[in-house]
Amino acid sequence: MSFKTISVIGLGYIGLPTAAMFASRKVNVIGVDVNKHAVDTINQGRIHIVEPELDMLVHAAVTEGYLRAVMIPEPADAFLIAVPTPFLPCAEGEIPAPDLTYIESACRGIAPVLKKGDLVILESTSPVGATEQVAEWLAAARPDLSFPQTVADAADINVAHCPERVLPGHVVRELVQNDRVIGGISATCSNRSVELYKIFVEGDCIITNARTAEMAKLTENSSRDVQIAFANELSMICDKLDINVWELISLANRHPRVNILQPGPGVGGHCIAVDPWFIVSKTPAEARLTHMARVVNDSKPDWVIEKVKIAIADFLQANPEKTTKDITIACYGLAFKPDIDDLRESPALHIAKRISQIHNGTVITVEPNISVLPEFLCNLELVSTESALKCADIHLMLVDHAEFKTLNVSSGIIVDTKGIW
Ligand code: SAJ
Repeated sequence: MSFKTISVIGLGYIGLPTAAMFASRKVNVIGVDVNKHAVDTINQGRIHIVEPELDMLVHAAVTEGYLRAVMIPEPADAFLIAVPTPFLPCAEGEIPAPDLTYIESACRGIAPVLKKGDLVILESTSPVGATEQVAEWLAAARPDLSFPQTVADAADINVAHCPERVLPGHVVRELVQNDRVIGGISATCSNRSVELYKIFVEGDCIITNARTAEMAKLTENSSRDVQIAFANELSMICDKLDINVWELISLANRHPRVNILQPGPGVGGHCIAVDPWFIVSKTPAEARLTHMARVVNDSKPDWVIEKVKIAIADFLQANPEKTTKDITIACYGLAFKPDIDDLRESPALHIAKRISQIHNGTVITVEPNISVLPEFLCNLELVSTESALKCADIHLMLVDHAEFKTLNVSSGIIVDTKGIW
């Protein structure tokens, strides 16, 4: 095997499972992260993130000696960069632009230990042109080595983009089974990358160029964002026209070539609500539909909050002896999507927080996938489903967790953003 040691830079939601997967195939893996807590936790055979089955995989890899974590990169035969690509700060209403600082600093970290024959793969979701930029950064740091942008197949170092496409909650299975898009800067870069991924990937590894691979990943998530935006737009139209949007969508989806997604309280997570901006910021004049989908989906939480305000007014009209202080609002679900415990970038969480700021009565939350609320939510109260059902005057359904689908809400006003009650 030509890859005796593989290094994964960035041990987060993608990097750690990827590192553990290579290690499970008995390849030596060196994970690198700037977060000391993450490094220490992994070296104890434990994990610092939540993902089904990952704990067992990491525990076995560390105990058997195939995976260890460090803070400073060490020599390896292949380097996979899986660091975050957030936005640069921007004013409200402006188009957010990607921040490549973490990728640049990963390049600075690995450049000193690169040797002839090494492969560098950018896995982070990136704007078009980022892989070429990685090759440029590495070439500038290591003028003694040759790179594919100048000598193509004859390069000392091969560079490719291979975006991750796994679904949070199903990462371990999807890492193995999903097809991979592989975009090398030269044919050799691509072929070497296929050889690397075939260590554990059972799906097809499909070769293209780096720019197309970058755009493929952005396109997948933008396509989902546009489709969800259509569903969310329909939900707002139907509300105005007094039509049940869930019934409407299920009827329309009976057409053999129609497959509308489901509306909700907005789009959360770290990918679908972010990646379309990488297209829009690069080609703002052309990416009109992609841009508008972001605007529609980002506007949905405010629309939900307006619906809650209307529910409060309706409650007061029906109970003229009461004031807003007497009203208890229960928010069901805080995660960014069903049946996970991930609260980051969650529209449900944003809505619950906003309601607690604007409502002077009681706001309670139910989230069966967590046992305590994180500290930054100290103004919210986490209660059991039973007590929310008993004491709330307004029931706000935000996430269609399995546990909620069978609930019987027999009293109070229901605001259902997921159409399950
Ligand atoms: N959502 C809806 N309606 C729907 C489907 C989803 O409102 O019909 C909402 C969810 O509630 C959630 C958000 O969209 O708030 C995103 O959830 P998701 O399940 O669509 O996607 P993610 O963010 O968990 O993972 C996506 C996946 N991309 C695609 O399905 C095209 C995954 O395969 C990617 O690897 C991941 O982004 C990523 O890392 O880019």
